[in-house]
Amino acid sequence: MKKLIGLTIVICILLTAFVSVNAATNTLGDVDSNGSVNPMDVVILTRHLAGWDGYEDMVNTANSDLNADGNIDPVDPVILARHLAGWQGYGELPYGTQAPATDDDYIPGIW
Ligand SMILES: [Ca+2]
Ligand SMILES: [Ca+2]
Repeated sequence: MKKLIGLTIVICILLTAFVSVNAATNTLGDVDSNGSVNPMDVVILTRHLAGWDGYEDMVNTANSDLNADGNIDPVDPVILARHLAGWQGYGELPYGTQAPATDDDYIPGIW
């Protein structure tokens, strides 16, 4: 009976870890996969792009292409910063893939 309880606890821990990893890795803008999209993601992505030591492995590339152009470049942290700051037209990620809701939402090609 103790083995069954122990095995059940191990399975629950593994399932919890699996769900947590998946939840953290599927959020566009969550550059460091910590489950939150915040200004630290902009900092980490910027430092990664600038080649700072220690940032090589911190970036989840699937969450860092903020305009879905297939590249992670200096445009992406700018988009994320504007998204976090609530700039008009940057509410939905990936940026540039949704048609503007109204003419007032349209921002002519910044990039
Ligand atoms: Ca994050
Ligand atoms: Ca990009």
